[in-house]
Amino acid sequence: MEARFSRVKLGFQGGEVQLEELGTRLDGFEDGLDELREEMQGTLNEDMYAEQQKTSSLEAKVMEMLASLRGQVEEMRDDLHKDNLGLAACELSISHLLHRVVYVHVYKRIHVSLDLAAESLVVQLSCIAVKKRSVFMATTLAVASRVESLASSGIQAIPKEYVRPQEELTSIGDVFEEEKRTNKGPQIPTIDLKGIDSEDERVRERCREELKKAAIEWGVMHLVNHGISDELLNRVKAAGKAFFDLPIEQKEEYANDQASGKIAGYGSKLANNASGQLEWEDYFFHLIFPEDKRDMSIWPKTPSDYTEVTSEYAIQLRGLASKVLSILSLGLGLEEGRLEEEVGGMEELLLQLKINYYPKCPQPELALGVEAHTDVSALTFILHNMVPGLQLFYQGEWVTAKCVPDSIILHIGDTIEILSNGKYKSILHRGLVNKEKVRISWAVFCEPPKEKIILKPLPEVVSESNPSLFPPRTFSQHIQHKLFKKTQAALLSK
Ligand SMILES: O=C(O)CCC(=O)C(=O)O
Ligand SMILES: [Fe+2]
Repeated sequence: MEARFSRVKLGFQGGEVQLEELGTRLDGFEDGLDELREEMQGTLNEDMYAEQQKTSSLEAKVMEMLASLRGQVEEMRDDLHKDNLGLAACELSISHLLHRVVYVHVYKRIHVSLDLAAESLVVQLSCIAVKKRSVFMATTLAVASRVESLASSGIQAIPKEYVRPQEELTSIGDVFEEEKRTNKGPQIPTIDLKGIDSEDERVRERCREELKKAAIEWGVMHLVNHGISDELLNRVKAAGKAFFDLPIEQKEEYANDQASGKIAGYGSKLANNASGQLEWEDYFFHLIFPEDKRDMSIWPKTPSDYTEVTSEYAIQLRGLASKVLSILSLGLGLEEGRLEEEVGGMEELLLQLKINYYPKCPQPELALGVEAHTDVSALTFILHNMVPGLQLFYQGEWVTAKCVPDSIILHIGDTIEILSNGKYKSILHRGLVNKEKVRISWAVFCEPPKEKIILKPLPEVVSESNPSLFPPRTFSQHIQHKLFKKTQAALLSK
């Protein structure tokens, strides 16, 4: 069969629903979308009650369409697999200008997901009916709204998209209490890097051993005496905070557009699975190193020193990343520069900054700022504004990270876990929110290039008694694989 999966975008623009198709199409699918479009256009001017009725019939129609799709796709599965097609997502999106008002008016959300046994393919279609002055309807996977505006609207109860599933709620407590409780249980190690450039080899060796041990046992640590001045860290934090202190309208000028693949800029999480689950945060995301790969047009112009301090931080952090990678290489019995080279070196390793902005939350016991995940990066460096929130899943329990002044938190990400064949751990972590204080964190993800490098355990760390635990995948395939597993889990738990 000639058909290919393509990204299909259905947008709401200028009061008219438009269908835009990129790439070639899957047989029969377009008819379905045409019908859907007609339905939606018909719905645009209906009153709310009629719309609700229509929404149900639309849901049935989408279900039907997907059922027929499933048959077709199953036939094509082997082909798709051969061609190594990644995640194919059918996205129906709404223009980002509407994002910030959408969730407030959501009264019906329909999610339909088609999932297949083939690892390489996930099709999701989700519909959201929204009401905004005159009623309209949009079908979307990509509805985002600013959590900040939700938080400042004075609501006492958070929308259900932010409420975690029942099983997870039992583990979410008051973060300030949790931070105190941490005095008793296990604590994230603090690694003092003062000795790393010592003239005395024994001092250097001890320092390396400590970091290595923390990377093996925890995969996360507080770094102190890391060589980046407190003054610079404070300026980075002040600049990020000043950006988030701007009115939302001004930040919106930097809004990303995830539906069209433009992920850099100001954004909020989009539902990426059938449950429609959202996180209590807004963020600013952009590449900060290497310099020639930056897109300066999206960097905040306010405050005026944002570019200068963030660039300087990027350079210094890149140096620290090399240092850590060399310690981890030696810890595996490899040449000092080996991991650095494996993840792309100075030219290809990408540093992506994500400033996480977690507004105060009226029901913090029901929400998460960032849901439980492991970072896909090689390494992640995190700064925060001294408000607790980060939790690590260690030996079956959530451990709350203490706020260590002037430290940088270092995470080992999946990439290093894979290269080391699981010797260094990529730890599961999440972020709690609270009622009293805005929390901000600055995460810099050091990532290998998406397609150029095949990640798999290094031959030196694999043996008959220690066989490879990870199949070869590019970074991008690794991300898709995780997304697929997540989607499947969400579907299974329904
Ligand atoms: O806010 C934090 O401390 C953690 C954020 C995080 O885990 C992430 O952005 O990947
Ligand atoms: Fe993370």
